[in-house]
Amino acid sequence: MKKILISALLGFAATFAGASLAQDFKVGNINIEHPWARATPGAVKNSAAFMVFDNKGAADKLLSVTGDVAREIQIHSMVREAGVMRMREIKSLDIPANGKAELKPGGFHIMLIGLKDGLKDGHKFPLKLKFEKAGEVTVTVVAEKATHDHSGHKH
Ligand SMILES: [Cu+2]
Repeated sequence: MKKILISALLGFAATFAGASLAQDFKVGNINIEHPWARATPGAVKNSAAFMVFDNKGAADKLLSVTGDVAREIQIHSMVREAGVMRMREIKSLDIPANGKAELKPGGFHIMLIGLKDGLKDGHKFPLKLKFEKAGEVTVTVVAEKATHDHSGHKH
């Protein structure tokens, strides 16, 4: 009984730590909020990363994303084709002037193709983002279980 209680407490502590690991980053006029990626069950080959770009300046574009975590990294949009949602690679992501561009499940995302060993919950890895105007920045992405409620995050 005591053992069960302790492991439950540890589980809660780990979840809490995981939720607070997410960091925000800044380059030029762009704040990069809560970069996270979907943790995978086991050694799954593909996943996706998400974050919000909050732009305090003129319109900008995300041109590329690079990193060692996967064999190939692409910027994807979701489009509806004949009633089915499909992913499409896009050349760049528009970030409006004094506005936000949001990468989230079911919408724009950074596709991680060919993961070496899946993504464990809590695993952190760097991604280098290149913006047309703001320049380059490396952000730390935290793998999180998709069951986390991301809509509840406040920034
Ligand atoms: Cu995709």
